[in-house]
Amino acid sequence: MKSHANLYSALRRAFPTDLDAIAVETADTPAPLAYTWRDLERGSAMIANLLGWLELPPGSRVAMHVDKSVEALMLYLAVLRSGHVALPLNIAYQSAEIEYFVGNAEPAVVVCAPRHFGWVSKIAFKAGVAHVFTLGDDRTGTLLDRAAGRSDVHEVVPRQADDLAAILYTSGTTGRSKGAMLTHGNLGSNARTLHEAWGFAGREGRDVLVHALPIFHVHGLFVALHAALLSATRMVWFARFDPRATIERLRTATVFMGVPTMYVRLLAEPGFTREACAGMRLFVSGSAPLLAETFHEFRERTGHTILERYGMSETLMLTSNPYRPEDGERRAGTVGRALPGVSVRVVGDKGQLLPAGEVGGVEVRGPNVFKGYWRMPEKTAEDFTPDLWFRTGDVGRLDEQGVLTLVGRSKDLIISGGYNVYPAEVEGVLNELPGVAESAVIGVPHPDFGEAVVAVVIARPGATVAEDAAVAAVKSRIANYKVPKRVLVAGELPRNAMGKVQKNLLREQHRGLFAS
Ligand code: MLC
Repeated sequence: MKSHANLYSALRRAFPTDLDAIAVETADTPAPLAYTWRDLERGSAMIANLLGWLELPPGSRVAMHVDKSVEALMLYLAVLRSGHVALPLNIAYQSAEIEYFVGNAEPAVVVCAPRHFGWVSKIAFKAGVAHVFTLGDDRTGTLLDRAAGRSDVHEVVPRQADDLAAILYTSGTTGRSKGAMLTHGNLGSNARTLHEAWGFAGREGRDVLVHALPIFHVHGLFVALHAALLSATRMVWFARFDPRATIERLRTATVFMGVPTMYVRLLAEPGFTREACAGMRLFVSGSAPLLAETFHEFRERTGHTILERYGMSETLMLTSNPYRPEDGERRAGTVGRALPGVSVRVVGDKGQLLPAGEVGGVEVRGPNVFKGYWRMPEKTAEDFTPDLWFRTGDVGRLDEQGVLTLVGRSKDLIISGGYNVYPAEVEGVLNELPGVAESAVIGVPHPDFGEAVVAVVIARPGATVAEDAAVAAVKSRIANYKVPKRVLVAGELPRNAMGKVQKNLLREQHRGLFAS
């Protein structure tokens, strides 16, 4: 049955019998709003019918550069059910970033925030995009205006498991982002796996998820959202993470998913107590390493043990600490065992399988692993082994029980507050600034973001570089989370005999920069 591979059909089947039950309630709109399951079905149907009316070729990309809202969620569902490909884009992206994504993905439709229409539409039309709509976070915009006249009944477009459902851009080592192609099969299998592994199965309609993550990345869009939709879980919907308001909503919730920065910020609140979390059954952390001290402090304060899991855009979720006590304990600093259906191995420099306890490259395989990078066959070939295991770029070791500990990354990645930042991209922007001869971007420990982006720059002869001006200039060119928290001017960069910048020395030199 072809239509059954469309992820929307699977999600829709899981809606409760009572479609008038609340599916989503907003927590930080000017007035609280409640959306029923019927609203999600009808709203996404109307947007899907609008997309259908545009007569786009099947598999067209629909770029979504919008603020978080329930209507943005409906847009995502509409793209799925209409058989097109969702292209979620971080709302913090600036024009050069959007220009690249639009040029590379060639979407047929771009939906943007009303306040960005001027510059986004210019980029889109120049790139040949036929349709640009706006969608505000206050139920305004041309997308909803145009969808309002459409039928609220829509037949889900049949898709095969291997058909694309979404493209998620991930930054590349060279600075060029790559579009990870995820299929309906990838998303569906991972959603079902988490549904079972994290105890959603059998609790249909009884969970309440506090959803405070952005919905343009894997964690908020696929992990949290799909888990909720597949189990008729009511969501409390925050457009922005606010620790105090979150704590209030946790009192009547059962599940929370966040990045370590969110846990650090919750713990900074005196009101975050055992009593505030009394009804909770699960706290999940991912997207960045959770410090052991956060793990332990959280347990002491709340009586709950955070479940840390590991995944990435290309593979969705790979490993997880155990949910059920009978499957073992959750261990700080580890990311648990491979999820059912997923295989994880650790290999040495020559690709040889390493025994338990030895550190090497982490490779993975499973129905969750993406189809490849959009229009980058060489890059795709490079990242898969001949026997089709995906090279994650992470470095780790497996113990005798198959529990994975990540110890580093072979790629030059910085993870700041759960967002990935590649130094090459930031260096590229810095090197373009007048007065900058060269730059080196590193990640250093940061009490809030885990790691913070820091730049060391060398001025051109006779020129001076002012930190504030450099930060401001970078800010106008790339997303805010990539902007260095500090730009330090130095006389020279440490280099090895080959002339390569020794970033380890820079990291060592500046590791105390944000000491709390
Ligand atoms: C915001 N800023 C950041 C930042 N987020 N800087 C560095 N790193 C970040 N992550 C900037 C802001 O622009 C602002 O700059 C300043 O830092 C302070 O902002 P803030 O108000 O304190 O930040 P806030 O808006 O509260 O955001 C923090 C956050 C957010 C943690 C809530 O970063 C966030 O939602 N992170 C989650 C990321 C995520 O979903 N990752 C999943 C990826 S999927 P200025 O100059 O404007 O003041 C993935 C796969 C997997 O990795 O396995 O999950």
